[in-house]
Amino acid sequence: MSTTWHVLGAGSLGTLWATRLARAGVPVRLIVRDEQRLQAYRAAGGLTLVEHGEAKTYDIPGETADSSEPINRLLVACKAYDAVQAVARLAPRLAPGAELILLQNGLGSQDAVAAQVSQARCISASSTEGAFRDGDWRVVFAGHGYTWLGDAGHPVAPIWLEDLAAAGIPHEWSTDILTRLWRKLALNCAINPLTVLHDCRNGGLQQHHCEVATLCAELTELLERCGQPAAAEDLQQEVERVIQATAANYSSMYQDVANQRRTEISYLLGYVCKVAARHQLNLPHLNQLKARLTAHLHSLGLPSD
Ligand code: NAD
Ligand code: KPL
Repeated sequence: MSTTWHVLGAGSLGTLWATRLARAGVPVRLIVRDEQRLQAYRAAGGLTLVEHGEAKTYDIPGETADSSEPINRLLVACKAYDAVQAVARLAPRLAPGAELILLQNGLGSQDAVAAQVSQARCISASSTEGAFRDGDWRVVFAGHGYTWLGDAGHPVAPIWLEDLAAAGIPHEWSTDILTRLWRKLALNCAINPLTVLHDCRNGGLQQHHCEVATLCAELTELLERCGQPAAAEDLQQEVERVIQATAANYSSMYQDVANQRRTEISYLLGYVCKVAARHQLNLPHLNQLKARLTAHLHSLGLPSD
């Protein structure tokens, strides 16, 4: 019998992973916030994945953090700002040698989670897959992509990558996961806040070429100072390529703001500005961008942490 995947968070990515694993016959259990959510989940009859316009429901067993079964493998699929608290509630259930897969975007939450579960192995992921919720317990698979997984402290790939292959989750083990996380962070910092402030799709930033270039120059300086030269390589070119390739899309931060949802700013621009300050690096445009974004979020009644 293969090891059970506990999936923490029944949101977009958690559902996308849980349903594909269940479809492949891999044992999965879903952890929801509380007893009330558990009752609602059971009443819904499972998680629904909508793919190519077709909806299929998977009756994955649900539980709350208070359940007693030990956890050997935990997919942490909540937002970066919820990860530490959510994992803390599960820490007493982690079996010796447990593994956590952290799907959070940006940087900062991975280290914070790892610091509180020192007995477990934490594997970070960087994903270009796209999904969104179109109802409670229902997720639409919006963009096929790829997920890179890696453990900066331990380069050996885990055996359970077989489960991902069986589930048809495109993935690759990465021995330079930090480079990938930093690169994605830089891309997100150069694109996402500007799409919010200019109220535009990614392609709209083609009209703000100079502003994007200035941010890329500061991000490149920071990456090099942080010992991430590979993540800094041709950053501006890559940002321009992504802006063009995703011209018709709204960035994830734009969508959060448009839907009055809390953003992950602290783990994106906030993290970058904090690290720059730690290195005593003066990055005026990134700091100004953060101040503008913070003011904008406050004006909409949204938190800026
Ligand atoms: P989401 O908001 O859709 O889902 C998060 C879920 O976690 C919610 O259902 C929430 O209720 C649940 N949750 C939070 N705290 C919990 C707790 N203590 N116990 C149980 N459940 C809890 O978020 P998402 O879009 O799936 O994003 C998750 C992470 O993946 C983010 O960091 C995001 O940036 C990243 N990501 C998302 C996508 C995407 O397409 N959605 C793509 C790449 C990366
Ligand atoms: O990842 C993205 C996002 O919207 O969060 C892209 C498309 C790369 C824009 O930064």
